[in-house]
Amino acid sequence: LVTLTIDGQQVQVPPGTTILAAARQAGIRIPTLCYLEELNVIGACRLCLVQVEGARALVAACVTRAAEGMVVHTSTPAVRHARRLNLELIMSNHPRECLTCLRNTSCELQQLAAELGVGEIRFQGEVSPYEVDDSSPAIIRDPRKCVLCRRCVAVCEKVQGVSAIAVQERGFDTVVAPAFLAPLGEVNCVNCGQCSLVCPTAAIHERDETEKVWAALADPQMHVVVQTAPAVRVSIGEMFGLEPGSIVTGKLVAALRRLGFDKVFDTDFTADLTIMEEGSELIHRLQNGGRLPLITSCSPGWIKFIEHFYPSLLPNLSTCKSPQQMFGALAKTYYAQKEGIDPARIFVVSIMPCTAKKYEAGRPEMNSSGYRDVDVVLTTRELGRMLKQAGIDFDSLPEEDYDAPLGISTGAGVIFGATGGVMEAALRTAYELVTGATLVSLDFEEVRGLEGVKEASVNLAGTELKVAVAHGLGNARKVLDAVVNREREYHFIEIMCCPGGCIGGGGQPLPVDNEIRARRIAAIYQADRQMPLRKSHENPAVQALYREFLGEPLGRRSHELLHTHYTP
Ligand code: HC0
Repeated sequence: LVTLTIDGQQVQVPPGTTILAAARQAGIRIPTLCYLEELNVIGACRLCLVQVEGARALVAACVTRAAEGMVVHTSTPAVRHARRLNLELIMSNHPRECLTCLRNTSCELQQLAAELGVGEIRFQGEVSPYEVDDSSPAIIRDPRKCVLCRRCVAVCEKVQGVSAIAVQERGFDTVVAPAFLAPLGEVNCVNCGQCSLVCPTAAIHERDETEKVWAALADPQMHVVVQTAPAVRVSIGEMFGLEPGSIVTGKLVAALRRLGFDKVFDTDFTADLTIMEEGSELIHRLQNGGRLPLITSCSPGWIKFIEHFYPSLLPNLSTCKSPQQMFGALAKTYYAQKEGIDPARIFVVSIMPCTAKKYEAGRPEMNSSGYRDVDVVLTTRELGRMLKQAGIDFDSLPEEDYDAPLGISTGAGVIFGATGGVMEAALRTAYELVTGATLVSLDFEEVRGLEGVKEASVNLAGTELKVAVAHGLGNARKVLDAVVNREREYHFIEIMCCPGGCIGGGGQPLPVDNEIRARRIAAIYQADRQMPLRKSHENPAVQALYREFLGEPLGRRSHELLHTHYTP
């Protein structure tokens, strides 16, 4: 171990540890802006400057390793002066729009200004010549607010393996943008929004569509229904100061009713339905020599990724639309007929943890009801803002139940929100349908957790079903390359675009790190255990849907409404 002294405290750390990590271990806070653990360690912003005795100048704590006998001071007048000056320089060309900014009160630059005691901005720098890029259906780039920390670039490249954005130009013209300054909506960006989770300011953020929903809710002609994604029930509480991993399903339902939605439904219902369709598709492909491995198709960032980067594997994708889109198609057909409502008057809103769902809802094939199946997608963050605007005191709301029939679901639908959940839900159903036996334990632990790639093997009536699960597109690449290079053989693969699955989606409350992901995942499995039914094929509302409307899984109506094809 290396022993050093920080602000008079002796600290022992393994060799190679940075001063920043050593200080954190000792409970000493050093401010950072560009730093992102393991992903972006570049010492660029110079806000983590510290004084090391014997050194000629102040050093950046995030990139300087602790050394034996080192004596560090983190709060001398020289350190405080230098940090404040550097922050003032960063702010010198930053728009002074804090009061009206989307990130007002959640902006790291704003928080640092308060923490470092910046009382005035003495310098007026050259303002960015680049305009707002609103070409993407999901993500807005505002280069004026960019502090060039490069955290978004690091996540896009190192976690997602996409590299849709990079640092372009030089000097005062430096900008984070797609190559050749192309609009984001025209490049290989998959709309995952992981950049928006790490952006310290509002330089990259979700497209805010709350006004469209306010307008629909205020229109007496419209019958406005809402569906909530599995992951939102374990994260929206964070917008109101609750601990990550708080299960707030009932309060979420109550809050949506207070906003004025006519019916509050659940994407978990169509998650169960997806298992019926996708499970049947898997069994059909296994028994009829179909293309394997079958790969899940419910994560729209992943769909755009495979279209750009692995088009030869498109025939492996399940033809199932995502639960969000199945819901929209059924709301404007089955539900409309059942309730005697003109589908032209039905307005479908989704609450999703995901920015890519905005893009998915606008894809041209997503109108099989004869209308746009899902009218507006709001992220968890947008819903949080709407609830605040409506003055709803979230934490004091009572717990209410979803409406029937599109709000009835099982624990298998809930676990879709965590990496491995779709696979586990499919295994619960496929096992019982194929073997005719009742599962002794419903918990397929091998496919749970934050390991990047998980593998398991399940005996299905004598056949060893080999499965893999990947979350985060960098991990997806590893699995796909192994399949393409014939290094691995699988029958079924689950891929979710975002690290941790949807609970770590790009539209979730800030901040997100692995500890927060783990707490949300634990809550998802707890919610599953609390459900009276935990297998999709036992969902009585799904059974009724087949009886009354669809006929059978993979039947004619299912194909029309619930399935699609992806072609290179
Ligand atoms: Fe997901 Fe979904 S589980 S993609 O992560 O399959 O966004 O939460 O809603 O559609 O159900 C997101 C979450 C969904 C869909 C479901 C799937």
